[in-house]
Amino acid sequence: MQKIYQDILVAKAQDKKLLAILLDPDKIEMDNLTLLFEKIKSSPATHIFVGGSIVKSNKIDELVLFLKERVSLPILLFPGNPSQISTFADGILFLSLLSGRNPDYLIEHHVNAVPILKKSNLEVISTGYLLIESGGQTAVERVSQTKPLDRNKHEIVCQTAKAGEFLGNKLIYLEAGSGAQLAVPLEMITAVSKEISIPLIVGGGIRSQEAIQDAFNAGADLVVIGNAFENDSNFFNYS
Ligand code: 1GP
Repeated sequence: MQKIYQDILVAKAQDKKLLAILLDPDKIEMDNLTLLFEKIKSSPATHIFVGGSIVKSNKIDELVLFLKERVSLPILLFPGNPSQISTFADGILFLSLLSGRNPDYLIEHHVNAVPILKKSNLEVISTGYLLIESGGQTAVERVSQTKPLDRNKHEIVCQTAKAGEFLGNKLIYLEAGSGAQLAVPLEMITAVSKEISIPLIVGGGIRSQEAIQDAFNAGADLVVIGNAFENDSNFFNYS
């Protein structure tokens, strides 16, 4: 039973918007975790994503275990490769980088992850991951050695997202990249959300409450906030 995914579907059906805080274990100060968790608890977050392009797995376990004891939100892994899987999390976004043509990120890492996933109770949520050009090179682009999709070519982005849905992905994730100069264009979010029937995640370069709301209004079902919260844990206190 895919509980986390079912809840996302129910939220979408009820037009209830979801918000994930992305925590990169390498950027988190482990000494400050207690304060961080208090901030997460008082934020409007509905999910916690844990991961990053380059993360050491022992820090992921440590962070996830801390989170599990203190926060009741679902904890989803957002891994760059199989070494970043913590079996202590609740689920994993099983990301296939559909915007690129690097077989490692399309299928190879997934094959290698299976022995770990089979021994875990992680809810595996297949996710079509589309990197969108955002004004400069991002870590995803560098690490995956793939080119992002042109931010002005909505048609190919819509086609790629739909292909992801036809392939059986349960979510589509439009990613501008962590710390992106430019977030995913709102018109692109609208176009893709109209094209697909599965839930749409949008993240990368979203730095204000207004930008979150704009992404929701454009058609995002779940928005991801990374740097803005990591750099200022009072981010959600501003209105
Ligand atoms: C999640 O990588 C993003 O999709 C997070 O990006 O750190 O720019 O919020 P930011």
